[in-house]
Amino acid sequence: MMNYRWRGVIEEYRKYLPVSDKTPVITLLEGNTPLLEARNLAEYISLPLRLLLKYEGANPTGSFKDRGMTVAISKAVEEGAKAVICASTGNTSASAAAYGARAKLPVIVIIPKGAIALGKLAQALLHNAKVVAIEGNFDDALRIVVEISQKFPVTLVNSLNPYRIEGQKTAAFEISDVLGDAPAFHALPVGNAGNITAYWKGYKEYHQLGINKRLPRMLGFQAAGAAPIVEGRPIENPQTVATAIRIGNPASWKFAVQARDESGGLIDKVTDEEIIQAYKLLASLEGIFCEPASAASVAGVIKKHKEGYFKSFEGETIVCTLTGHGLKDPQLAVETAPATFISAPPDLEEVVKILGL
Ligand code: AN7
Repeated sequence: MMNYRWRGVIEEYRKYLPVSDKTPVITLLEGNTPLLEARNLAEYISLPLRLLLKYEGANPTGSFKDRGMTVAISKAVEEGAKAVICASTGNTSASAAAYGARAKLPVIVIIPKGAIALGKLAQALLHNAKVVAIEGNFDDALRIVVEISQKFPVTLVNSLNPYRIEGQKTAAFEISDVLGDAPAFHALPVGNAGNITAYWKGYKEYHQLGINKRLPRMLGFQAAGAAPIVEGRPIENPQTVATAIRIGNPASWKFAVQARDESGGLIDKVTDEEIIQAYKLLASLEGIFCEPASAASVAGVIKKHKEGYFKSFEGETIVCTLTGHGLKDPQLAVETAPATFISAPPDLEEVVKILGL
């Protein structure tokens, strides 16, 4: 009988992380998320590559942010922090609130009012964070928390905090450990650009250590209405249905460009329509419920495939990160779902008749 138990990303990848025996490990046993083959979807879009999905919605708070947060919060406790603060489009705040609760650290989150999905707001509130909703966007919120962390004794846990990137790179390790090497391509959504930075760092480290033989091409996808890296300028009023990546001036901009250029990859944009289409395809063809921002990775692969980008890579492997769980934004799911429900009286005959059986 197998009695191996996953111990969370810090214990599993301790030797690659900036922790010591003195670091109190604050964990919710994040990581070890599914790497699923998406055969139906690959067939549906006639993609001649092996398409794999790294389903980060399976993390404890429902997003990839937990990988970075376990390290950031553990280090904050080690360094004697009195409180932590972040700006967020939702997932960072949910994760910070949960890990902060576990560490008995007060958590302050600043969010753009009316622009974060309901599930994420519910998490921050239930974990008892101090939530301030500003009448502005994420970029305004980030500017404010950076200043607060410089002027007051509160530790910033946005991805400007290098411990966040360190923790998040473990996703690249997990994928490599399962595949035995890096995939040929790695696609993911880009918002504040911390995750593409982290994956690239992880892949480079495994390559330098000789654990992986190759490096992947990094493919980042922004929402068309919030695509500062693609446009080459900050977007003052970013707009997209994928609220998680509604970011006009990413903190890790230059690292994202570096990941793109060093890997020989690309950063492109996908429209809200393309995002929603991918979101629905994942749900209906693969049984995977991710949030809209996550589907930007798959939408991007579909777009690049149509353009012939993968032509000479038949049989190669491409991994798409699905960054967050679909339950974060149930309202959008109900609004866009192909199915509706049918009302019926509590009567067998009537139900059978409606079902057309
Ligand atoms: C589901 O929570 O920025 O490029 O404040 O929640 O590393 O920012 C969330 C980002 C992709 C983009 N997918 O990742 C926040 C926040 C989901 C996300 C991204 C986010 P980054």
